[in-house]
Amino acid sequence: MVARLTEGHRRESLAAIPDWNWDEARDAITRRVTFKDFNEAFGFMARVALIAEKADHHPEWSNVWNRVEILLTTHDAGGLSQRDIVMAQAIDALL
Ligand code: H2B
Repeated sequence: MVARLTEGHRRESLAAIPDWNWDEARDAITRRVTFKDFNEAFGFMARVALIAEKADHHPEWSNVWNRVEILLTTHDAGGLSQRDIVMAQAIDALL
């Protein structure tokens, strides 16, 4: 069972992923990425999808043409967990 990050741990973890913002209402992290066009955006989503499936940890996300908005939170923990931080770093590595 994965544990929800404590406030101190969360603050520490967020410092390592500066492109992500904490959504207090959801206890989640979000990031918006803009690409050249839809083709680039969807190619990125396809890569993230494979990583998510491998990690068994899936984003809540939306796509409008060249823009992708991603929200990460751990449903099993009822909020932000280390899995979200690891997933955010894996996503950042694609960009
Ligand atoms: N993704 C996210 N974001 N949070 C979860 O708690 C989660 C998940 N749980 N993907 C996984 C799937 C769980 O439902 C399966 C059964 O392992």
